[in-house]
Amino acid sequence: MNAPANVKLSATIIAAHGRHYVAEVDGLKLQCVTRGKKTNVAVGDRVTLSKTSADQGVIDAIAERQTLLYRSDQYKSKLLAANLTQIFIVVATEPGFADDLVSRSLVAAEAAGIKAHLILNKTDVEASLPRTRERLQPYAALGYPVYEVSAKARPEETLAILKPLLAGQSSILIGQSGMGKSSLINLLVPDADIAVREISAALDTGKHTTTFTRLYQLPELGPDSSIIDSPGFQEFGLYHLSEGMLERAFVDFAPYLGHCKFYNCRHLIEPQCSVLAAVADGKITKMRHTLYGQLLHESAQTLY
Ligand SMILES: Nc1nc2c(ncn2[C@@H]2O[C@H](COP(=O)(O)OP(=O)(O)O)[C@@H](O)[C@H]2O)c(=O)[nH]1
Ligand SMILES: [Mg+2]
Ligand SMILES: [Zn+2]
Repeated sequence: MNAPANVKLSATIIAAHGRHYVAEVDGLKLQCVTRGKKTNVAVGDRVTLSKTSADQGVIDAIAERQTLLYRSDQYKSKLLAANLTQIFIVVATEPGFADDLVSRSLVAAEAAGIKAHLILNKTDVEASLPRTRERLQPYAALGYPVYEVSAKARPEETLAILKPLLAGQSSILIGQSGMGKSSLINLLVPDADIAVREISAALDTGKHTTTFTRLYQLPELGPDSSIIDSPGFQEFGLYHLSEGMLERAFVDFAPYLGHCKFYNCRHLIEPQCSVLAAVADGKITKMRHTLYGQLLHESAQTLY
């Protein structure tokens, strides 16, 4: 159990805050740092570490990642989570959600090769339910499943919907703050509060308990079941995606790619562009095409 110092252990990174990490091995939480100035560790990473004391370690190596979700601005990229098998974008009836963020999250998921779902929480707020459903219709039409839940008003029903989806999967809840991500986590992980206190003590973040991403194992749902709670974000930069990656990350473009007059068509103003024709026909929404143009513009702006 209590491995002596300098023993190498395989662990999972369950929380990250700046250059401080918490790794978990068989329920034991270790406060970790990287060697040198490296900050390329993500929650969900499987690492080899050297134990330096009873509750501390140094990360030696990161195992090869199955997937990596990240966002980026002009200057740098920010790793969100590693080894995810699926992403849940959480939206709510109130406060309203931003289509831009939902679409960007979907593009990030596609680019990372991770399947994406939407969760509509707070369906108990009936006044805004019809309008919210209408706003989600375009995403359902793209093939993204939308699950309706109410963490607060119908917790049992919510669990019955979510548990089968989470079994055997490495999942993350992402979305704007106030959508109910942490409320959903609290349903799934009854002692999440204790875990958060333990983790923030290990990270030494004091009161900033909501600003870090953290992973919870879901042993009740079988081995290899885990879920990550992430802080809400206002922006989801995708400056790191190349033009080729972008066109492929828009699932609605798929039927049209390869059918433009020019093989290197950027689908913006080119003549006989199959994508633009689909936009004109209403087969691709203007909103999605506008976002695509915006992301192409961003991808040309990176300074790293
Ligand atoms: N009416 C209603 N409120 C909810 C529901 N789920 C969460 N909330 C409330 O929404 C607020 C934000 O929830 P929280 O889980 O912190 O959202 P997060 O920022 O996405 O983690 C809190 O005041 C919750 O009590 C729900 O199903 N119905
Ligand atoms: Mg939260
Ligand atoms: Zn084109």
